[in-house]
Amino acid sequence: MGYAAAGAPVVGAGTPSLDVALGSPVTEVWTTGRPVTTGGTADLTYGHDGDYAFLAGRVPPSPRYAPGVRRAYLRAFGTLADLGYPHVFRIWNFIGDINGSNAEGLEIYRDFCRGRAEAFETVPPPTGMVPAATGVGAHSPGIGFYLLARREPGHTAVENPRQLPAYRYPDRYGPRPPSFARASRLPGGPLLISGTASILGHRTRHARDPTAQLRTTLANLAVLAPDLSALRAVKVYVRHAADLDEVRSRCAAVFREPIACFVTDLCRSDLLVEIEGIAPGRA
Ligand code: 3EB
Repeated sequence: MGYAAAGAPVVGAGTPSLDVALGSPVTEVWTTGRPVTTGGTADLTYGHDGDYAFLAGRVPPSPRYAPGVRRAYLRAFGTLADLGYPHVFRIWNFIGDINGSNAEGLEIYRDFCRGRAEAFETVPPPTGMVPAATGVGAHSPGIGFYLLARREPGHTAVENPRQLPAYRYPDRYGPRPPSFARASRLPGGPLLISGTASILGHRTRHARDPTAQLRTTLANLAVLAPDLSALRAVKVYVRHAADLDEVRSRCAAVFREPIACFVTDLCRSDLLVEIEGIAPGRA
């Protein structure tokens, strides 16, 4: 996963990969100790090791995203089902012009949510649990996404008592609610925490105050992962470059480094910071 400039999902040097435009020289690498079988088509790429699958895809720039998102997600789920990895537990979505409007005047994030909800409605997750997710802006048009799936069932969706489940948000946030869980627990293993922001119930808190948003976000995360210093693979998304230094230094005091920080738009225009990470298993 490259975060510099956008590119097509491809297998290169035996590794399936996707580049998304977040203007950062960060590369994210998912590794396994077992041999990986790779493959793909023009618009998706994947690799799998017998237990886990990684898959990445893109939705091209469109006047309405819902049909393309629905199609791309259904192709992804169909491919994973054919390969034998039907249990999707974590998805990342990078959405160009996320707060802009589509050809019908609907916010592109809400348009994306519509297509995603339709995909999950058409092919419900086999155990009924939606995956954990991240949904943030990207610096070029179109949508890049990647996901992790398992061959076996057994992961569980985790919600946050401080937040309404996103799939139950009221329709003031768009025609279809966001289909994701706050976190995904692997059996006996780690907790993969979704992008988390300054939302209590369904409402954004501290709309114009990045420091207070960060405080609320950390409190939301701490309910899922009481020891924040143990979080790994922490990624921090900040809307305004002017807030980056302060957010980064406060995060460095809370999390163990390295922390990857990105300046990009977020899915509600009043959100200024969003954080994801992985809490180690209790095993
Ligand atoms: C929120 O809690 C903030 O649409 O996949 C965080 C993580 C957010 C994932 C998504 C959106 C998504 O609603 C935004």
